[in-house]
Amino acid sequence: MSLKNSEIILATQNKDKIREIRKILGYHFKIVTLKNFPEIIEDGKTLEENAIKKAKTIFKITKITSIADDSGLEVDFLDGKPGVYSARFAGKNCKYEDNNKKLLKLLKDVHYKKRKAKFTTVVAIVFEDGSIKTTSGSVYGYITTEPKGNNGFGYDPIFYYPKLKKTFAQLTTQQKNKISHRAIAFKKAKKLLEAEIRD
Ligand code: ITT
Repeated sequence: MSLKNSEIILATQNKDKIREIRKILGYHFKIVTLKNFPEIIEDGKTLEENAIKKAKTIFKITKITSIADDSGLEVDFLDGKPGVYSARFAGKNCKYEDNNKKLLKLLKDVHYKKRKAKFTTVVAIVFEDGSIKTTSGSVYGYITTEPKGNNGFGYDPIFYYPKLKKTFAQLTTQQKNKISHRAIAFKKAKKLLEAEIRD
């Protein structure tokens, strides 16, 4: 099967992630998503457990090579929180903005040096033969004292990346996709996919 004809399915409901992942993987694969996405309870203790659970669930339904992304933000001052609970940090069905507000409140008056944070993405792939592989990527920065920038999504407006002196939300998608946790993890995943799917 050639790369172009080989379908892969993204086991995510998050449209912002889909937008970034499509650009990172490029146009070599036929990337599809599922309209009637089942409810998947993300009850794993780690990003890896959740990523595998999502990819496996979608593979069971579709039998297409399934790829899931589980990501989280770990803040040093909060002993690694929100971590695996990043999506629902401010409660069930909360908005990105609610999470950011909660985080800024918890870090109120905390010194810059103690605001270190890490974004991590774990990608899980379930191949057509049912075998599973994972990759990961992390990026380090600081939590700002107020949101800045309108690009990206989630915690991007409050994640300051010192090397570029900008928050992730001040970067274009192209810039974010050069350095982000998701880009690192998916570039590794792309290599695995290419090796597995090529003629
Ligand atoms: P799926 O499970 O359907 O993939 P989700 O939004 O629930 O979508 P996660 O469980 O991986 O995804 O939750 C991660 C949360 O962390 C996400 O909702 C965002 O709030 C945040 N997040 C993930 N990637 C991010 C990024 O690149 N920049 C900023 N915030 C991000």
